[in-house]
Amino acid sequence: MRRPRLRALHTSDVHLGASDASRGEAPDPQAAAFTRVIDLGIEHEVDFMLIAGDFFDNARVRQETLEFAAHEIARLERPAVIGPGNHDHVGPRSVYDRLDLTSIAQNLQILRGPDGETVAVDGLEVEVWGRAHTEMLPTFFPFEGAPPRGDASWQVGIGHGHYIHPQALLHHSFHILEEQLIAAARDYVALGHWEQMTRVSAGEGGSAAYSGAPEGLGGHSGGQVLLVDLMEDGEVRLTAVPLAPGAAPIPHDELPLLRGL
Ligand SMILES: [Mn+2]
Repeated sequence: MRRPRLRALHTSDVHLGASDASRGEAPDPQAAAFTRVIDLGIEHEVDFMLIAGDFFDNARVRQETLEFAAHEIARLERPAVIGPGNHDHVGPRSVYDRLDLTSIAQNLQILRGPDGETVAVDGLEVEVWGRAHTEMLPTFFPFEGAPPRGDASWQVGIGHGHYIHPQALLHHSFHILEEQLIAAARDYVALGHWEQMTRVSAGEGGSAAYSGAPEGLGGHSGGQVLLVDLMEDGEVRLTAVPLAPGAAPIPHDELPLLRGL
């Protein structure tokens, strides 16, 4: 089956507004990084964008940060999908209740369904499924019981949590099991929660990766975005593009790959 060739931009853990309460009038490093993310999306002519959670750092970010976020997404002029994470959860006291971002960014869809939700990406042969975080529930499994693939050519998952790997015992929350990624059977799964960029194993024919943070909070600076090339033959190829101007992109085969237990 031939499929339309498409390119996505995958980012996560932008943590917009992380320093809103403390930086006074100083420049906002997370905002600057997100501007660069959007610039890269335009430069690389992506067809759509995936934001895999922790887009905002908390629900008390400045109003101007909310408006900035919406205007930046609108600037991409391509469809964008947010799958909320633990820092930008949906439900009571959600940051997304403070401003309807989609009133400014009409290209934006937010996966707000706590039981999971599939959206069709406007004008493209793509459906994106994801389950939003509601609160800090350590028992939450983002990919538990993912629904079967839909009808569109490209089936993408978006999720925010810890992929289970040999260090998993350090992290008792939001587990994403390799077996669940395999069962989800998406062409690509856009992951967030980790500041480090890495591919993770999603079984034969599956592809999943953390984009890493554009501007890390935990000392991981020098972030990047992932370009996700969906090829006509069904292959999915990733390229990591550093935010630093002039830095060389990292091709698919040189990206780190983490396998599950
Ligand atoms: Mn997170």
